[in-house]
Amino acid sequence: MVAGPHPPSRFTSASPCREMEGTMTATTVILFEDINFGGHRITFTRSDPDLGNDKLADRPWPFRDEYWDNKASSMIVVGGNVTYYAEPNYQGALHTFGPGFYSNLGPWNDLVSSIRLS
Ligand SMILES: [Ca+2]
Ligand SMILES: [Ca+2]
Repeated sequence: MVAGPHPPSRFTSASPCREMEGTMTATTVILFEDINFGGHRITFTRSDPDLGNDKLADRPWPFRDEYWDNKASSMIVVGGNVTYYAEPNYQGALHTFGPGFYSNLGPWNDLVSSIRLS
């Protein structure tokens, strides 16, 4: 039985059906918490509508655990493009980055909340 609306991609990779979310790409994006590729990191191989669901680090009570929304400060893009959105669900200001090493995201420092890979 399929538990959720999106079955594991390994069962659907041969399907011609392509959804906006979860579309297979050859793009890999690595986000870093700090500039110059420092701090915690997280790797994406598909679009993510809400970085606020991706845990960055556990914190002891009474502090709230940290998540990846508004945290990325540097980035590596391999193979394709990534579009940043300032708000979840691909909303708000946006900017597309091509392949490369971005040691300092400048105006996008601590701002991105959803990403679309293409
Ligand atoms: Ca940061
Ligand atoms: Ca944001």
